[in-house]
Amino acid sequence: MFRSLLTLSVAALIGVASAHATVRTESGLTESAAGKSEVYRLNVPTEKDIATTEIRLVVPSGVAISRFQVLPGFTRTVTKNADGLVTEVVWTGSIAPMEYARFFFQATNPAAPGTLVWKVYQTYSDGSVVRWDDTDPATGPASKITLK
Ligand SMILES: [Cu+2]
Repeated sequence: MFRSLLTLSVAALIGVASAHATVRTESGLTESAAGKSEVYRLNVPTEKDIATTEIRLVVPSGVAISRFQVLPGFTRTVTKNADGLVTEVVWTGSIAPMEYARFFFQATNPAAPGTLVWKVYQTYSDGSVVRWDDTDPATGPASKITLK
C-alpha cells in the first residue's frame, strides 16, 4: 500500500504513471485519432515479489491489430472474431520482480471518435490474477485512449 501511494505521488510529480499495467500510444499518450494507424504499447510491471507469468489483453471493439513487435522470451496467442479481428491476446513468459515488459503492436483505430477501453489481466506465478479492468477503478483501472 505504502509503495503504491509513494508511486502515485511520484507519478503525479513527474506526470507519468509508471506503475500499473497500462496501454498507451508508442510515445506514451492517452490520446489518438479516429481511423488512424497507431502503434500501441502495453506496459506490464511486476508489482509483487513473485514473477508475472501471463498477460491477457482484451482488445476494444473496432480496433484492428495488424502486427506485433517481436518480444523474445514471450509466446503469444490471439483470439479472432468472425471478421478476422483480434479480440484477445495472451502472452506467456516471465516478468521477474523489479522488472517490466513492454508489448508493442500496430493497430488501426475505429473510424468514429470515442474512448477505447483496454482491459488487462495479469497472472502471477502463484495463480493470482490482478484485474486492470475497472472492476475496482481505484486499484485496478482499465486503460483509456481518447480518439478525437
Ligand atoms: Cu501499479
